[in-house]
Amino acid sequence: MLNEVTISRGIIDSYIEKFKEALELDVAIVGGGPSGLVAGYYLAKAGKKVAMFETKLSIGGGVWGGGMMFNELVVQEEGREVLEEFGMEAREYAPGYYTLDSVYMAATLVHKAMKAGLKIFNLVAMEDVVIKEERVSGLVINWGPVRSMGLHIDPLTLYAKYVIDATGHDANVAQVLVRKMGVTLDTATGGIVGERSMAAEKGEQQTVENSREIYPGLYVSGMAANAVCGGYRMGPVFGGMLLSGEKVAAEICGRL
Ligand code: 48F
Repeated sequence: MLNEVTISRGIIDSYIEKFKEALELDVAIVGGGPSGLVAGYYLAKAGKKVAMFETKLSIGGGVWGGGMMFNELVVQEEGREVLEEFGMEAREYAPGYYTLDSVYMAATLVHKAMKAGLKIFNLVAMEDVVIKEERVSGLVINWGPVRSMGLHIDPLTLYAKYVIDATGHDANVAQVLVRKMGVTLDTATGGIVGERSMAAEKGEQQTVENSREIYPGLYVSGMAANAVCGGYRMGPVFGGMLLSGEKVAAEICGRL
């Protein structure tokens, strides 16, 4: 006979155990899009203690919707090594252009990253950062729905040696840091430069170039990197997102 209370206890105990483990991390990734998932995969594979916090119910960010809800997306030649690392099969549509089903890509990124050891907390939002000696040293978190409903509930805090802002176009971690601390970032203006219009080739290169530490303890990846550093947007071509995650993971691994 199934015992309903055992089911409840199992869920509560397992979650609390997982959550307590995540209170002191090597790396906290904010945002569950492709760049964050790839970063999480490589960091976990390297044996780092890494967790991801995603405010929404589903992980995958902008991957699911493909291009304008056509659930296919493109990865160019440069991104193929990451597709291969994840074991993702793609169709060569034209020389150097590979198409994949976006649902397949989202599911595979999540599956492989978790299998490598990434812990994922969905429905959990970053609302602030922890600052210690002029360095980002952790996250202030709350339930995603608490934030979206505007409830007045105090958050909880965790420590991380490094934080990755993988929140996409909004660059929410960098935004909160600049808004609340008035700090100078390592960007052309010292602030958040802002994303530029569509230029796929440039945007893809810049996503990777701009994926770096912009303030002590804070890295940016993916579209957040271009939003913070003033790069172009690129739409539904994803090689740069994958390579961006790989790059920040390698840099952080080298410093841990
Ligand atoms: O935007 P997103 O998919 O991140 P990305 O890795 O990839 C960008 C592409 O999807 C696409 C593109 C490709 O050409 O331009 O847009 O840069 O995912 C970002 C995730 O961050 C979550 C948000 O819900 C989304 O799933 N997020 C945003 N703010 C917060 C957050 C927050 N404060 N706390 C937790 N998660």
